[in-house]
Amino acid sequence: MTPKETHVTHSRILVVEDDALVRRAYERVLVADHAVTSVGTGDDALIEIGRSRFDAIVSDIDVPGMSGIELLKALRRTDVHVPVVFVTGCPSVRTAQDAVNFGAFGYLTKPVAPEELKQAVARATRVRPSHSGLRMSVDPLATDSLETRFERAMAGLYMAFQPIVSLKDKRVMGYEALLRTEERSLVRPPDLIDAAERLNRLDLLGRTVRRTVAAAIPLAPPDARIFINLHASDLADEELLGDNCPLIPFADRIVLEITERASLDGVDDVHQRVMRLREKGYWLAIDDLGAGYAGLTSVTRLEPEVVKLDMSLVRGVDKNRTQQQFVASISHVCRELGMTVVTEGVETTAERDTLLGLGCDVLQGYLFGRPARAFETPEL
Ligand code: G
Ligand code: MN
Repeated sequence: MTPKETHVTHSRILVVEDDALVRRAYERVLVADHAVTSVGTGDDALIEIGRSRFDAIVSDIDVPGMSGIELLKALRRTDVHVPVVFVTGCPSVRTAQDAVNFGAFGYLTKPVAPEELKQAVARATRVRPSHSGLRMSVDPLATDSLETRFERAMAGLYMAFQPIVSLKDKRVMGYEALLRTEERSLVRPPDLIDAAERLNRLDLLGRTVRRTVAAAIPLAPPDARIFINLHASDLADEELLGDNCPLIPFADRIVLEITERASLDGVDDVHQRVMRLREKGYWLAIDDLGAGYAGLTSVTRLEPEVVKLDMSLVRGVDKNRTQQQFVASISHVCRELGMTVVTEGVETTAERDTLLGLGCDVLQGYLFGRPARAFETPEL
């Protein structure tokens, strides 16, 4: 570690706001003093919170899917203790009361002056007992055993589908199926997967996902491919490789996403298993390429039909030359190898246009559609 890094004490702020312009405005205000991550839905907020530790959250009260208040409730049900500052366009006594009851740290009304936002966030990050790992758990539901909560999570499991668009062809080329559950204490996929792992039920989770996706495929536009995330344990599960897998009837339109995060090293003969899947007609995708793992190894090892460039390479690509060069060269190599390149996490028209200029025309992200229970068709 360089000495410089040890001095950097930027707080990590999560912004939850569905309006991209407002989100960008907050980012601009906060980015000078903080490391900012931003999302457009409550569900994605919970996912980010599962991935990293934040010092404060700035959340809109009316976000689609899950309101800011519900987000706060869900947080309080888990053991995450983080100050939440609410911003609302339509203040009411009721929401203010709810916010206070569930321990919101602050409450601002739109439009928020930059200085006001800065100060509210500065105050919030000061109260955060930094790195102390202070945990709180106030909801009795969270004290149910992991097994009970996992069972509820499986009963309330559903898939959300996010469109992947081909701008060249002006059509939706596919949908990524994303794991969701109504069990609030395990609403973040990493938590649900972690619970399955601890309870030795990863096979059950993977099989349930495949069955749920298979049941939904007849509702999808017939020419759309369906992308499904695999866990390393799924690759080891004979059910996936066999002819009784519920995905088999649709194998030639299924793309199985594998991420380096899922460390394939623990699985025997990955290569041979992948070949067996190919023989059944499935396509393979490397997920999250460029997210900081040695992703290129898996590209050469598995020779996937599709690579998905991680959103960390996409976010703000219009403003960063280095990012542009990375995206240009990685996607060039992959296309030369005959692979389809999907760029993930496209949120703004500026990012879209820059990516198009770099030859990337298969895109996924909030700009085109959020994960939804239905197969939604964005206007292109
Ligand atoms: O690891 P993987 O690439 O499978 O993760 C996809 C996740 O990214 C999903 O949880 C999805 O909701 C989220 N996501 C999809 N599009 C966007 C986007 O444009 N911006 C952000 N911040 N998250 C997104
Ligand atoms: Mn994925």
